[in-house]
Amino acid sequence: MCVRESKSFPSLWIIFLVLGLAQGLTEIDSQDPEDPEDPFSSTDEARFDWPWSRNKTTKGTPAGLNLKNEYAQMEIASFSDFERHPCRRVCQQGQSQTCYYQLVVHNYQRLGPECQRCQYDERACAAEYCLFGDGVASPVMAVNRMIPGPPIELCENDTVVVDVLNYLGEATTMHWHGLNMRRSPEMDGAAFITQNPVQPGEVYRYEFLADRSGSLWYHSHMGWQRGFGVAGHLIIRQTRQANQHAHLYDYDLVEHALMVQDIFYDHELTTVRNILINGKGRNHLNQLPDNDNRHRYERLRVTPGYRYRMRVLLNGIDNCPVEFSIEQHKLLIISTDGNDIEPVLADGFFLTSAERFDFVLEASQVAKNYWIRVRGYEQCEGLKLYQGAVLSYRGATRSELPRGNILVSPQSRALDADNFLKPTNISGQSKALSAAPVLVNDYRIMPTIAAGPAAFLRLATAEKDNNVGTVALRSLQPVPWPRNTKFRTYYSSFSLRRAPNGEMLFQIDEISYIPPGISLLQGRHLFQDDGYFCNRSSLAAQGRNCQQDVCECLNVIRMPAYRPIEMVVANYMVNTHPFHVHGTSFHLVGQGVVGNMEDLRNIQQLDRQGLLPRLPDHYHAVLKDSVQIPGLGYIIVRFISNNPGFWLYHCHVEAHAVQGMMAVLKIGENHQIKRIPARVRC
Ligand SMILES: [Cu+2]
Repeated sequence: MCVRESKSFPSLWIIFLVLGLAQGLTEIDSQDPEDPEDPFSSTDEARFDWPWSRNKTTKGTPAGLNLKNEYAQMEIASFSDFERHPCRRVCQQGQSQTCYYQLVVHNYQRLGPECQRCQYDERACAAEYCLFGDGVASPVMAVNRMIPGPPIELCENDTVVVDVLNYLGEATTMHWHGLNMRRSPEMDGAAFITQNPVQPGEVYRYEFLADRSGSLWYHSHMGWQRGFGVAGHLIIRQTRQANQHAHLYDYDLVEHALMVQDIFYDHELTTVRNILINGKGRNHLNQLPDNDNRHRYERLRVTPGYRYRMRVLLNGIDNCPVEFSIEQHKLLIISTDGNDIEPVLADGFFLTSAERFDFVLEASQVAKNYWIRVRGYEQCEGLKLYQGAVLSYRGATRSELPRGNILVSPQSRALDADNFLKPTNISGQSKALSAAPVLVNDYRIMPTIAAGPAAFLRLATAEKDNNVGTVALRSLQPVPWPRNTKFRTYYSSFSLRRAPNGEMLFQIDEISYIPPGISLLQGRHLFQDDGYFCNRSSLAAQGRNCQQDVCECLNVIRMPAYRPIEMVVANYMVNTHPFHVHGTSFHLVGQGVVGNMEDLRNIQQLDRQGLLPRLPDHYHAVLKDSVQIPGLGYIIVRFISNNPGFWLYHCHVEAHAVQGMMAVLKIGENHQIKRIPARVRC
C-alpha cells in the first residue's frame, strides 16, 4: 500500500485564506473595474507600479529555496485574481522569476447568494464575486471564486510554484495543458498516472519550469470537475526579440483571452444546456428574469487604429465543437495550441475541446459595438445553442449591445464579409474580398479518400481555398527530424459500442479504460507490466475479441523512448473527437475522412495501399497538442518520444473520457523514467 506524501492544512493556511479574502474584496471595491476613458489603465506596463516585484526577482532557479518563507507575504496579496502578480510583466531576456500562486478549488454556486445586487448593478458582480453565469442557479466548482479560474500570466523560463488547495468534497488534481513536463513528469496532474489525487483538505504543491511560450491552460483532471468550472488560462509570453509575431500586434491583454465552455445545470452531466464565454452570456432559450441583459455578455474593449492579440480556448465538456467569428472583422490567426503558425487571414475558425487559436484583430472598423459570435455544433446545434460577447470600440456607447443578431445564416455571413473594410496595416495579409467566408479547422469539411491523395494535397497547400483544414496550417519552424526519417507506426482507434447490458462504452482500441488503483509513475516498480496492463495486442494474444466481448482494463500502449513515433488514429464514429496526449506535442502530418472502418485492419490496409498520405517534411507540419479526428476519419501525428514516462492519451470531450475513451502511453522502460521516491511512502 503506497500513500502519496501530502500536507494537511496547517492553521496558518486558514488565516491566510481569510486575510486573502478580505484583501481581495477591499482591492476590488476600491477601484473602478473599467475606466471608460482609459481601457488600458490596468495593463499599461509602463505606468504599472508592481508593489513588491523588484525585490522578488530571482534569477535562475535556485535549488533548495525556502519556499514557505519566501512567499509568506504573497500568499496574502496574490490570493484572488493575480491581477497584480509580480510575474505579470514585460518579458525581458535573462530575467526569469520564480512565480508563486495559490489556487483554491472549492464548491460554489452560479447565481448564488453573492449575486443579490449583481442582478441590478453590473459593478457589484465583480465586487461580490458573483458568478452570474447565464442567470440559472446551479452548483459549480470554482478556482479562487472565479470561473474561469484566475488567469496565470508569466514569461518563458519562469519557474512556477502552485499550491492547489482542495476545498472540494472530493479528490482533485491540476493538469497544465500544453506543458510537457520534460523534467518533472510527476507535475503533470494526471490522476493515478503521474500522481495520486489530492484529497479533500489537502494541499499539493506543483513546481515546474515554464519551458515554452504560448496560450496554454490549466484544468482539473478528475472526473467532471473541468465541466463544473475548474479551469483557467495559462499564458506564457516571450521576450519581444524571441516573439516572431510581435510585429503583428500592438497589445496583448489578458482581458482579451476568452474561454468558451459548454455547461450543464445541476448534476445533469450529459445534457448540455448553454455555452458561456468567460463564464458569461445569456440563456437564449429561456426568457429568464434578466433585468438588464446589456451587461450579461463579456465585453472586450478596443481603441480604433490598434491591433490586438486575442486568445480563445474551448473548455469543451460534451460533443460540442464551436465556430468563432467576429462581426465585420477578419481574424489574422497566428498560433494554435500555443504554437506559432504562418498567419492565415480568416473570417472564423472552429474549435474542438482543448484547442486554442490566437489571432490578431485590427480595430479598423467604424467605432461601435460588434458581436463576437460563438456557434455550437453537434449536440449544441441540435439544441440551438450559441453565445455572444461584445467587441466594444472606444467611443461606442458602453451600455448598448450590437444591433444585429448573434446567430446568423450563411447568407448573412457572406454579406458580413462584403461589408468588411479592408485592413490598413495588418502586414502583408490583405487579400481579395470574397463573399464566401474563409474558415479554419472546420470539422465539417475534410478531404475524402474518394478524391484521392491529390485532393488531399491541394487542400493542404492551397491558401486560396476558403476551407483551411487543420492539416493545412504551417508551423513557423521546420519539423525537428532529419529528412527520410523512418517512423515506427502505431495504429489506434476511437469508437463507441453498446454493451450487452445496454451500457454505452466509449473506447480507445476497443477497450474501455479502467484507471489503476495506484499512480503508475510512482508505483511502477510494484507490479509487472504484463500482469497489470492490457492493450490491443495482449488481449488478442489471449484470444479476446473486443468486437464481441466487452474489454474493460488498463490500456497501456508501450512505445520505445528516443525514437521517431507515428500514430495513425482512426475514428469509427460519425462525430469528431479531439485527440490529446500528455507529455508531448505532435506534428499533424495527415488528416482526412475515409468512411466506415470498424476495424483497424481496414485502415492498415488503406495505409499499405498508399491512400493515407503524409505531408512532406518541407511543409512545416503544424505543431499541436489537441486535434480533431474527423468523423469517420483519421489523423496521422508524428513526434520524437524523448520524454520517457506514463502519459495519458484521451479524447478531450469530458463526457467521453470519463466513460472510458482514455489510454496511457508508456514511453520507455522503467529505468529510463524519472525516479520519484520522495513522493511515495511504502
Ligand atoms: Cu470524444
